[in-house]
Amino acid sequence: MITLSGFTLSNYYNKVKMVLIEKGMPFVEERCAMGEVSEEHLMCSPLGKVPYIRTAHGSLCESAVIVEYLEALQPEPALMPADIWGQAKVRELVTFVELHLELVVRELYPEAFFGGKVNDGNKARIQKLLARNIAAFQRLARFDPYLAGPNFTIADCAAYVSLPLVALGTKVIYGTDMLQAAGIDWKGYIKLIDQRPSAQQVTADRKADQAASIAARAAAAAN
Ligand SMILES: N[C@@H](CCC(=O)N[C@@H](CS)C(=O)NCC(=O)O)C(=O)O
Repeated sequence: MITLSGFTLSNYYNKVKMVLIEKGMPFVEERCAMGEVSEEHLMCSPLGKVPYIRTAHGSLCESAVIVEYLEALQPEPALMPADIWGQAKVRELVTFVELHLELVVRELYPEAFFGGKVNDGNKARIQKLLARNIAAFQRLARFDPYLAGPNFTIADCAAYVSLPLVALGTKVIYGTDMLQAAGIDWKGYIKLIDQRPSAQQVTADRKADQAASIAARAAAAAN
């Protein structure tokens, strides 16, 4: 049985969880608190990041590596095309979503979502880079209706959990949802993916955890 470790606020955790659910693979979740990194956590994920999985063979970190492992372990239902070229095109899209969009906008999260501050120079640099990267992503993404074409793939699991963060992060910091402004109908796309039980479950679990942590903070403030 696979154990998935991390927290449901993490887009990368939710991507792996979505793949596990899509494949109908049995797994248990081991929630760790955000920001708390134990020695045991570092043994499994040396950068202290989530998610990681524990298996009968040992632990594995990095969500892209984990989902490829799951795909190889249980090829059906397939979340990758059968042909090598199609597989490479899916990986190309995942790289654009995660490396060129999410990882760039991530620098805005301290101010966009966590009450911190990002300096104006960084905001300007990130805005310029994102404009370029979103235009590049647009050339590759097919939305036909799925990211890589007619079939749901791992690229959709990556996009489902990360595109809303790109949209929301830029909306909060720049006052403009840069995906929408570029003409990407990400909301329509998310609505399509939301029809899948895997998407419904990761979203419901994330919202429940968010509500519980808001309630816990409010209770702590009241004491
Ligand atoms: N490349 C990693 C990124 C994972 C990642 O950045 N996870 C975040 C949560 S969404 C995290 O653990 N951040 C804590 C940290 O960076 O110390 C993956 O795909 O698994």
